[in-house]
Amino acid sequence: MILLISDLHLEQERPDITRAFLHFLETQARQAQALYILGDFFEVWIGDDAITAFHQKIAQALRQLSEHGTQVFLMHGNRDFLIGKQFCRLASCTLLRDPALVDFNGEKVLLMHGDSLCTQDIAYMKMRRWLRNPLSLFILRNLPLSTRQKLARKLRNESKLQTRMKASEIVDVTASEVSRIMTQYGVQTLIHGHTHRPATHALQIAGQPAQRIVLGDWDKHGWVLQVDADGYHQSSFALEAEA
Ligand code: LP5
Repeated sequence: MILLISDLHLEQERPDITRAFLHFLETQARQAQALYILGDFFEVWIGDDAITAFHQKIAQALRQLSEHGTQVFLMHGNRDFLIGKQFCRLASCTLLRDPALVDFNGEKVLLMHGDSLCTQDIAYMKMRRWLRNPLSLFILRNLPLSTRQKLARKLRNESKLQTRMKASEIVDVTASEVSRIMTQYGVQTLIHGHTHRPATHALQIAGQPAQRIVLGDWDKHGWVLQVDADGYHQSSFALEAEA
């Protein structure tokens, strides 16, 4: 059995999500052969040199899971694309490329964070191209920590303002891009997060039935997709409120 989650946006300020996640690691995740985390695992990640006790606690919990026998795979999201080798070593997890082609029960499946599918969001796509090119990444990683903290805060605030003003279809995936990438990789199943719109969409790709499974974000509920011999099943559970 394989489990997939995304968009937990873990941060010290949300102990309810952290608690639910740690409980998930100690229970359901232990039954899985692999756990895939498809991006935006952390609310924001400004570099492996900014690892705090909070991050170490999360890394340690992931390490314990893999020592227990569940392989852990992690993909970057738009909030935590600066996660690097140091965190992955601490957490004993494997960093996946976006997109990643995997084999689930003999089916070729494409995994993505999902932000790159939102091609109608022109302002975001421009920013993404800039932030993710190797030269920018080199510059960002070498900026002083305090500068990165300030820039990340600015970027978050600007993003919050701008996303509120964007039309709902702009911040969703573009159908033609989904179709293009599924055709390119020859898959009938695409799994991604990012949009916070959990659902399974039935599609036709190259004349064949296909599906796009969108993982939910962890906020008031947690969302887990289970893949087993019976297929794909996403379930949610309510997060316990603060005591
Ligand atoms: O995150 P989410 O899902 O709410 O919104 C995304 C897009 N926004 C982002 C930005 C993130 O929220 C914040 C990223 C923090 C990264 C930290 C690491 C970098 C550290 C080093 C600092 C440089 O990804 C949002 C999409 C939305 O998804 C839906 O797809 O719409 O995109 C935007 O809102 C982008 C705006 O449209 C354009 C912003 C221009 C910003 C310009 C000035 C900021 C000054 C900072 C200079 C670097």
